[in-house]
Amino acid sequence: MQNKRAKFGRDGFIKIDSLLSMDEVEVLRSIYDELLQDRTKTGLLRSDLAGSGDGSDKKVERITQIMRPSTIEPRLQENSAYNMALQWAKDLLGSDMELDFDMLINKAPHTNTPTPWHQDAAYWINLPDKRAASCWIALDDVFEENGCMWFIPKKEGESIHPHKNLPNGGALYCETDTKNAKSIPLNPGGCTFHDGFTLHFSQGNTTETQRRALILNFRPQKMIELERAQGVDHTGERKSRNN
Ligand SMILES: O=C(O)CCC(=O)C(=O)O
Repeated sequence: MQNKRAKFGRDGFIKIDSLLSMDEVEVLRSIYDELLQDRTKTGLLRSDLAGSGDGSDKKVERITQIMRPSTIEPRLQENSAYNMALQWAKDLLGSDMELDFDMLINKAPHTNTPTPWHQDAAYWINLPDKRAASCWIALDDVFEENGCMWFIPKKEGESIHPHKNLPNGGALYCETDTKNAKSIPLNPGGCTFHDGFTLHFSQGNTTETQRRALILNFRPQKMIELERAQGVDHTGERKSRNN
């Protein structure tokens, strides 16, 4: 654990080979697929990180993002993923860490659309306590060709780069030197943790199967309260709030 904590503090990310058993992964997969198919239930919580397209064929989602899925599907929170990841977040960053929000990000087969380089803190309001940990849980085998995560080890005092939106309300992105970038393949049930300042990216999915990830984001309880007091509940518009 001490090694993981030190590496998380230094590089801004760590890999955990096995967070969940295959039984727990199977339960999550089945809830996940139900949500992906249910466009009514997921409604405004759902969008395409690649942008909403040119209006000609809005049904083809390339990178489906569903925010706060456990608010519409409480069975998710019964899965030990939430407790296991929370325990890791507390071990990495302190006992006051709590779940701020969860999200699903799916890359459909043959959509070949990268998630561009960005830092999560660019999406967030500027909070006095910057501690945060995102747990990215693989529900499929993930590797470069279907969109595993890539990270650039953090530089000391890394600040937030200027970010812009991809066209049509898509993901935030920034310019960065990628020579030190590392890909992190995972088995189903494996995960990574990264902090809000760590640059990350994933390639498009060029394979025949989907690439499903469940992402749990933790920060200090007091900062969650500050966010909520300002109306930030991670269901709203995707925009740069912290440059
Ligand atoms: O799943 C992806 O492709 C990107 C995930 C991501 O950017 C994140 O979890 O912060």
